[in-house]
Parts: sequence; C-alpha cells; structure tokens
Amino acid sequence: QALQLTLALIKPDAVAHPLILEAVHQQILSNKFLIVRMRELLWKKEDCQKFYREHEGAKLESLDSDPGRFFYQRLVEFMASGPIRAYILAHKDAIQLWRTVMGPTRVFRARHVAPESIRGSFGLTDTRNTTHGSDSVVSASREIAAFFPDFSEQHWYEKEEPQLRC
Ligand code: YYY
Ligand code: MG
Repeated sequence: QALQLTLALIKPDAVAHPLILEAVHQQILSNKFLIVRMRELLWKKEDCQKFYREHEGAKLESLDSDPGRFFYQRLVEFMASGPIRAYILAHKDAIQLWRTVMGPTRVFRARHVAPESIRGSFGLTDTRNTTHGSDSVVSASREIAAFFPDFSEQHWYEKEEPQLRC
C-alpha cells in the first residue's frame, strides 16, 4: 500500500513554547509518521490569508456572508504572529491519522472528547489550537505546495516512496 502525504503545521502558540514544541514533535515520531520535509518560517500575512482563503474555499468577496468571517481575521493575525514549523508527513493513513492525533478543532470539545490529543492537551483557544492538518488528499497537495514549493510529489512517489514502504 502506497504511503499518503499530509501537511502538518505547528502553530505559533506551540513553537513559542519549547516543551510543547518538543511534545508535539514526539507525537509525530511515536505515531510512526515519516518526516519527509521540515522547515521553520515566519508567515507573511498575505500568504496566510491566501492559504486559509483557498483552504476554506471562501472567495474574498463572499467573506461578508461567510459565517467563518468572525474568526478569519483573528486566525490570520495569529498565524502570522510568530514562527511556525511545517512538516510533510508520510504514513499509510497520514491525513486521517494526523487529524486524530491532533484532536477536534474546538478546544473545549478537544478537552472533553480527546483529552490526550494534541489539541486536548495543549490547545489554548479555538484559534490558538497548536497544530494544523490537511483534511483531504486534494488539500494536502495544495498545502504541501504552498509551504514546500520545491517539493515534487510526483518525483517523491516515483523515486523515494517505493524505498520507504514496508
Ligand atoms: O481543520 P481544522 O484546523 O481542525 O479546523 P477548520 O474548521 O478547518 O478551521 C481552521 C482554523 O480556523 C482552526 O484550526 C482554527 C481557526 N478557527 C477559529 O479560530 N475559530 C473557530 N471557531 C473555528 C476555527
Ligand atoms: Mg481545516
């Protein structure tokens, strides 16, 4: 079975805290993800707006009527507020597994239904919720390209992935 790729981000709230950063990294390792690429960067606000606009499928003009608008601005401000760490992770079930390891989006819910998850353990608010993970194969490809413009998925699947499979 071929390995699947996902984009994982450690958000500014967690990168700023050495013990939390280390704990999240350990979760990646203990769940047997392969770290394909990793980088730390400070995100420009415009890139952040573009990333979440595409990600939410919301056109800028439609944001006024979008119920997501109430948090869009604070999300963008937060994601550009400090360094983040981006990973390309591989696993046979990378997308779903990483979302499970992260836990639910909303911190109150995460604390209650998945207290051992990353967000259940470290999430501060619905916005400062420690990590991001792609939600589908299509968004994973787009999100990987946004953070790792030099990474060729096709090349990885042809040359590297066959040697990593077990
Ligand atoms: O994919 P996931 O991160 O779990 O949630 P999304 O519904 O895609 O929302 C993306 C991002 O938006 C979330 O991680 C934090 C922020 N957000 C927020 O600030 N307030 C909310 N009520 C919901 C989401
Ligand atoms: Mg999402």
